[in-house]
Amino acid sequence: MKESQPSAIYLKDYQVPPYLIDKTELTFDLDEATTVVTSRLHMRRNPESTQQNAPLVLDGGEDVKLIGVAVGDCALPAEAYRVNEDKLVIDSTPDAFVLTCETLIEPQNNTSLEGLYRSSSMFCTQCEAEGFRHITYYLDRPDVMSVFTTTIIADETRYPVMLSNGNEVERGKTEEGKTVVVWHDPFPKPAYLFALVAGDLAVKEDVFLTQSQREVALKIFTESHNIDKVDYAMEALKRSMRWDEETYGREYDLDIFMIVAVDDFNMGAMENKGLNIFNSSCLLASPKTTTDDNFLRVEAIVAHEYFHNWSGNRVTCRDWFQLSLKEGFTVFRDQSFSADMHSDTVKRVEDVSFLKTAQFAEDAGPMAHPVRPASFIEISNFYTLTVYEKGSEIVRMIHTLLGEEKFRAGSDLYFERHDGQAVTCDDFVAAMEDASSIDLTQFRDWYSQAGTPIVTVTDSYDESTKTYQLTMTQETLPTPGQDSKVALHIPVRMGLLSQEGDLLPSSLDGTVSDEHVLHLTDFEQTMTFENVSSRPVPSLLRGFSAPVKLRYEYSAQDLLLLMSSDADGFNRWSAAQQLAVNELTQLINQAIQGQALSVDSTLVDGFRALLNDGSLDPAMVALILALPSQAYLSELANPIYPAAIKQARQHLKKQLANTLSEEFERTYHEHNMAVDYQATAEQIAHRSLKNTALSYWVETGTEAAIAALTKQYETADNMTDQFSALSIAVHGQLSNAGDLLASFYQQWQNEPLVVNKWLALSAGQEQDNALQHVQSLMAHPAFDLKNPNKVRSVLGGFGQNVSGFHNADGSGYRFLADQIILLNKRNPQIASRLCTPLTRWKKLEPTLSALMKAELERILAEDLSKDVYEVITKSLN
Ligand code: B3K
Ligand code: ZN
Repeated sequence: MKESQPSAIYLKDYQVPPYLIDKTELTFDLDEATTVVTSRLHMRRNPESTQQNAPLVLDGGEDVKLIGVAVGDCALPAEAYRVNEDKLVIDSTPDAFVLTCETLIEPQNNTSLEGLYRSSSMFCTQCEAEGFRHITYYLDRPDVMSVFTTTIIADETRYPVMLSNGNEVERGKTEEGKTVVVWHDPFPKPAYLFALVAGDLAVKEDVFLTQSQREVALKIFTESHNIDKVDYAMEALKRSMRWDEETYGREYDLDIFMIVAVDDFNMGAMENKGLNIFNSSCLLASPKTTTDDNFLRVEAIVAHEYFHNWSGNRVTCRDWFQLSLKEGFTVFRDQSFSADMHSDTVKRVEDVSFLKTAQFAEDAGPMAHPVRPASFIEISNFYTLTVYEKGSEIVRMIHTLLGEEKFRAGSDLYFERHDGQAVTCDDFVAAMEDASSIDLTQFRDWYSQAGTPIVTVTDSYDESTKTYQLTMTQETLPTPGQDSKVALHIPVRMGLLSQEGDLLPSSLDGTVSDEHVLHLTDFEQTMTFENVSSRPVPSLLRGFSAPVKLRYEYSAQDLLLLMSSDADGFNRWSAAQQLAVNELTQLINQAIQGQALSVDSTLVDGFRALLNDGSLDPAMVALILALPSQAYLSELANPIYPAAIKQARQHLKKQLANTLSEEFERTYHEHNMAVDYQATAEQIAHRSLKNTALSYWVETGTEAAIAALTKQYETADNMTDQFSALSIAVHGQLSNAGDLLASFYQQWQNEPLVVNKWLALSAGQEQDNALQHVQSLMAHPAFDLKNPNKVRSVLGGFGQNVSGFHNADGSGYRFLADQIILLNKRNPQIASRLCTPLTRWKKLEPTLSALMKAELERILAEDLSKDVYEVITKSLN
């Protein structure tokens, strides 16, 4: 452990910056050995600051070497400034001046992938949140917005493409024959949106005509061998641009929009102004190498980064505590876009499943934090499911409370009022409030209160008066640093069904309707519905109108009724999911107690009806048939017995397969269509149901099923069908799984993104020697510790491997801890993300829990990065 440990910073301590930077002029002399960065910052004291005598303190990094600094034309003597750890401090400055700094950096040795670094043979950057300070000294905070001009000097033979934000304004040569390119971005921006790329890249070009008839040049750059895989992203970009004009009235502002794909990237993509940089796994797509899920992911991420141009870039965050201002809103926007491009209900089910599995777990664990955190040690740790996904749910609730029209008026006002500013979550809510005249005072607490509310509902029906009463309570359990909780404003969208499954209109506060939005604002509240003609079954929280855990004692019959008849597609899925959870919970308890597992007939009957109803959307049928995941069941369990959950799921799947084998076989054939591959909602739906049916059918072990799987694997002309067949063989532990895995690698060894899928599947393969197997994967030529995608594939896949990761002797936990220690210094962000499975130790059954805790303690004894230190200490508290 270090002598002094990292400390937290607090939202309550926010102060405006003492200095501003009106213009930023950067020159990069790029070279394989050292890169020289010269900055000319046009600075002045901030008239709004109360610290008019404050010294100038610029952020830097230990990896930035200062060569010289000048104020105006005068080089500063050594005694006029000092470098304290990672800050450059100048005690006295004029009120307005140009500060020149010359610094040296070594991008080729930058393994953290933050700041300027090398990926393959190119130079690229990642500056959000605090990467810019690893390039040069700066006021690296989002409320310092500046107009950037960037000069790039490099050898044109190796770096024919040299890009930065904005428009290319000049091109020339130095005396030594190097090429000089100058970019100018007219829109003031914080340093986190700065980007630079230089490399030997191929380009795909297109044009978009905006609603005001301006032509925007669209360019996607990749290494030349990948340029045939960008057509889908280009089309997705044009759809996103059109959608943002039509839905939010937002037009693109520059004359050029560029995207560059890089292989080594810590996350999915980055919205740098006019120059998005993407992890190649989130941009490249072709039917032969990309699955349906990955196609949809590419579309969603292209849209997300594009939408940031307004929600994030034109209007940005005042400080990093406000991160959800841009992320929550932009996730909401990309979710709505994908819903509009495909199916609303399918998209909602997928998003909610993810939220309930992963965000709810985060919100119940040691890293739980509000959507607007009150403090952090390392901001990189707060790019979380809470900030993104729960943040999006908050915006969705505002949409529900205001309705479509007022929400649009609110977003118009927000963009108009704050264009060019760095603002807060409160500013966003205030714009929504001002445009709609709807009071959101209590609603604001969603931003500051952590934890998932539990909403418990009970009801009663009075036959004689035809009244129906719902009593709702809310409770949010304590989270770290927040012992007592307030009552939140929770919108509950709901309707009533008759016992026959018909819509049952009712009157609430004088409004007669099939559907109502209830406002739960107290800890306990009773709502009375009048004119309810018969005893109803309530359909509660339609469309998942609030991110809460809903508790209502539905009978199995109620759930079957909702599953077959509810007007709300989301709740039909939700009822089926609840039925499966109830069934699995029983089986898990039987497994824990060592009893024989016995399956009830309700779910089987429900699934049979579903498989026999040809009128349903195949995508929804597939979603309903997918049993709740190991991860979701773990989130619900306390304590977690991983092996019992696995056993229960396998048992239920086999029982369903054997009982409904004919239905699954027929469904497989019905949806196995010979069509030319397209990533359309319709085709995706058929493939998804076909492959789900296959995953059940092979559980019967019949020759016909295995033959169908093998044939599909061998003859598939698209990655979805080929990879589905392979995954089913691996997860179904078929005897040919090993051979198929080997042949798959043989076929795809030259396609890194496909190899990553193979790595993840191989690492997740349940087998006796799972750990040795994963160790051998890390020694495989296809593995590379420097590449985050490969690390995520292998270690992420291993985390899903119950027999390997949760091995009773603790060896799986020890192995993961070793990898975290290895990556801690090299790439702190990735190391910190890998800690997530270990943060769940308190919820595990006692023996495993103790083994996991011991590994956290072993990690803590190391000299840790801020990133890992924060997660480990909070987990052990
Ligand atoms: N804004 C980036 C995420 C940056 C993460 C920095 N550690 C991508 C996005 O959310 O669009
Ligand atoms: Zn984002």
